[in-house]
Amino acid sequence: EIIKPVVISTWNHGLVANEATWELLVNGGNALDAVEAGVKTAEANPEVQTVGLGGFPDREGKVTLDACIMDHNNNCGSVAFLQHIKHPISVARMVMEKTPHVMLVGEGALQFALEQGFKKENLLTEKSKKAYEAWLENSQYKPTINIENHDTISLLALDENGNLSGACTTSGAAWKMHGRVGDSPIIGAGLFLDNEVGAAAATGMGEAMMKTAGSAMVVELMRQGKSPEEACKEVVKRIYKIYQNTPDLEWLQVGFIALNKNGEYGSYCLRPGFNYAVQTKSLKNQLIDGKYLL
Ligand code: SD4
Repeated sequence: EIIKPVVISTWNHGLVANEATWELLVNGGNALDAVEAGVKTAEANPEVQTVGLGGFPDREGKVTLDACIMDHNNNCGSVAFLQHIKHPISVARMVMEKTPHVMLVGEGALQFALEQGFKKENLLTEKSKKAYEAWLENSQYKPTINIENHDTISLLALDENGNLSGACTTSGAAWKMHGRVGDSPIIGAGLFLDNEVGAAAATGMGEAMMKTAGSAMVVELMRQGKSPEEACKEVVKRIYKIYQNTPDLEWLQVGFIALNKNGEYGSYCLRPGFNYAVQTKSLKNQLIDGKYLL
């Protein structure tokens, strides 16, 4: 029997995001609208310092955002290295719906957003500016594992019609190089879905997901019959294999969430500390600790 609707998303801020998504899903909304509405809650929240408004800046003090969205017909839209716009996920959706392209970046993405009526805003809050100034004193770039236990928001939903959609949005790795783009706006790395099989999305050090086409691999492994958790675990193992003899391993954390066509869900990550939020009709919105390899 198919469990639907279902929503699953990354980290503590997933709880609030799930609420917004769920509200639409149980009122007959489609998965695409629901995933967008869900992740917008994290983008708009200045207390979430890893997504949208209030996100940690890069090493030049600029907040640069990455996001992508995908629907059940393999339509997708993405923006990367976008500045000054609070809701990159909505710009990504417009790239999907109003252009012949999948991805816009930097100045071009900003120009497109402004043409579509988005407002230019300062996204660097006092709180994130202070954190940046503190970082500048040492200026050592080391990705911190499980920053304050909230991070990129990736969210997947299965609607009443049995259609999947996914969304992923982030300010990326704190203190990254100016111009650095991670996995989150890359279809196949930070997010992927195939409506005949399932959906997957990631959080953690984006370079690892890019090296493995992580989310796309999770979907393909589900196609081969693995459960969502087994599929996530397999890709986490591949990532571990790549990094096991490198100095980067010390700072590496990655996590995947996955949801298949039957409404079964699962997750796997490299290290403890990752959690995700899930809601179904029989499971009230709640946080679950990710299973981990190390
Ligand atoms: C990135 N995956 O830009 C994102 C950010 C993240 O833990 O999830 N960091 O690499």
